[in-house]
Amino acid sequence: MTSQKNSRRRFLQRVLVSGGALLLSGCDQLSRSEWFAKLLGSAERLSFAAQRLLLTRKAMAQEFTEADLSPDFRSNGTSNPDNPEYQALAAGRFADYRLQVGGLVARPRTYSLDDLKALPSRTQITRHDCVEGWSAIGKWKGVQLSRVLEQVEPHASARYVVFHCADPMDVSGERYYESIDLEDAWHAQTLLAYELNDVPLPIKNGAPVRVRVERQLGYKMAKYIMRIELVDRLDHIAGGEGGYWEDRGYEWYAGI
Ligand SMILES: Nc1nc2c(c(=O)[nH]1)N[C@H]1C(S)=C(S)[C@@H](COP(=O)(O)O)O[C@H]1N2
Ligand SMILES: [Mo]
Repeated sequence: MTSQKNSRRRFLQRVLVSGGALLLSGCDQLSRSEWFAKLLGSAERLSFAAQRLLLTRKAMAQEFTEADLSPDFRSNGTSNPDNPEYQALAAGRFADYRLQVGGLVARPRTYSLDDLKALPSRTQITRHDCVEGWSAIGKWKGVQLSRVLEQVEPHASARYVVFHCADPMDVSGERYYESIDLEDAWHAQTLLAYELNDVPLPIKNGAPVRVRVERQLGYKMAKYIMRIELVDRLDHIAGGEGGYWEDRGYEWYAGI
């Protein structure tokens, strides 16, 4: 997290410095005081623009049409969690699945699959990009994470949403997990998806519920979500970097 904040700050500094240099080259005709006022004013605008660019990421990811759908949406990473509790849920077609939502919220609660399906849904056709070098276009249906957040009411101190998954990833039994910030969590295209290409989300793609956080790389799209936790910091969870792959060196902010 710290390194991410530092690199953001460094980026802002670079924008400011290059903006200042640009102004300097064009200001021979200006008096000193005019020059200074101009630099200050522009630097402020630049910094605002850079912050807007970096900190409010409202833009929508591209959406596609049915004609663009990949014939098959492949599976990557875990394709069937080797976890007895998960296997029992799957055997019962997830009738006993209960998604827990808690942490820094006013109204912690659990959702059955039917509870999630009873909420308004969104359908979107988007492209998934995996760092391993493949992409696929799929049609996702689910409930916007924002709908769930509205119901659980995050505390003002909450800064991240953490997804805890069912799949043990190594011999230690460590689970897959991921996290996003609240900006991405409230985004209109961020879904708790329960359908892929008009059928219930297959096990290989994360049944019963996986997150779609479009504009981010594949590893952020946690599958087999069992619990959602609102937190104010990430350094006390597992390896402390905000995700299973982040703990192993991947970038936390995987925006594309
Ligand atoms: N729980 C869990 N979520 C996961 C993974 C995983 O192994 N376990 N793999 C990630 C990676 S690297 C990618 S590219 C996508 C793959 O999604 P897919 O299996 O639907 O293709 O899920 C991500 N989410
Ligand atoms: Mo991936």
